[in-house]
Amino acid sequence: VQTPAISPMNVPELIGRVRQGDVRALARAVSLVEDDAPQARQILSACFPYTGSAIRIGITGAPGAGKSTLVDALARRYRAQQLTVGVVAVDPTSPFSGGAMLGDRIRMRDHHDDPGFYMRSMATRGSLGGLARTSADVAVVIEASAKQRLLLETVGVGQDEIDIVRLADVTIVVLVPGMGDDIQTLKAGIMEIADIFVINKNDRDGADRLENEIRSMQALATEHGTWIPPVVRTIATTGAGIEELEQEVDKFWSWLALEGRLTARREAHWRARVLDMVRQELLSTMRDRGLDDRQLAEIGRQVVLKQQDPYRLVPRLVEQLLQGERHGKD
Ligand SMILES: Nc1nc2c(ncn2[C@@H]2O[C@H](COP(=O)(O)OP(=O)(O)OP(=O)(O)O)[C@@H](O)[C@H]2O)c(=O)[nH]1
Ligand SMILES: [Mg+2]
Repeated sequence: VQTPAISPMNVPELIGRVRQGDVRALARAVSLVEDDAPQARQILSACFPYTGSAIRIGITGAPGAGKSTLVDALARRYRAQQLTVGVVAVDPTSPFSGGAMLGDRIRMRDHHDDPGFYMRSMATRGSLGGLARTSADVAVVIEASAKQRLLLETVGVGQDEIDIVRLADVTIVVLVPGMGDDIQTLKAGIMEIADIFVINKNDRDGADRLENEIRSMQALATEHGTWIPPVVRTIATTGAGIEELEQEVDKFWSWLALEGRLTARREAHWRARVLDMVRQELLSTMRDRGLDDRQLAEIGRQVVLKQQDPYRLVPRLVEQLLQGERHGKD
């Protein structure tokens, strides 16, 4: 049965269908946002009022740690309780991503006829806005389709990934036994944002040692106040430990609900997002006015030749932009 074509410009109708759980409409809306289509902003604005009640769970960790398998296992548990689930998986350009993409496709087939489940995989692309912004926007659209749990998967390497995880209310950091060196690499950015640690692949040797490492590291951490991130051991492929993980998520959620912690966390998130959106808006307006790559290259050349002083040039460019804006818009 074919759903009638949706006019790309008819955003209210599209969002109406998204809200009713029309999977095709949701896929369409997500694509328009992902592709930064002209109606993307209108779509996001229409979806925004319907966000805020889902629990956003970020899952991050080393490549191949079993994040996608965990996401799938958690999603199944939630679905078994009739909770609707959305997934945003950000696949890095890592050697693992090919396999992960294939895995995602198999999992999507499993959930195929389930209107209470929707998953979108996104690949790292050199888009101007950056992956963090795009995945944040995609999450808004998916959440607006009446999803109660939103799972965000990303590899825990690099600033972009940390920014993605900042969207989450609950952040799960996935580690695997025998990755002693990796823990050092991950430590810098990712370790301190963990609300819950998962030691996945607990069917392997070395879980005790890894847990000790986490515990000794935690002895220094105070940032989370009274919450000490628990360590949950799982075997994602068999589902072992997933129930406990789900319980820890609920416990953290209860803790977050107290003393305005959730609000504070979400406010911090929006503070960063709004700043990013302002930056983006200014940049794209400048680009619309002709500050393209060619002109930037020319400016670079002139600066090197000392024909331009960047410290004078940039304020002037911004000034011109703001004046143009005032004249242009009225
Ligand atoms: N032995 C064992 N294998 C696991 C476990 N969990 C996941 N795997 C396997 O590990 C491999 C990677 O799993 P994924 O879920 O794709 O890992 P990922 O972290 O999503 O990988 P990327 O997204 O590429 O970073 C797959 O072959 C899984 O079947 C586990 O608990 N034990
Ligand atoms: Mg994955």
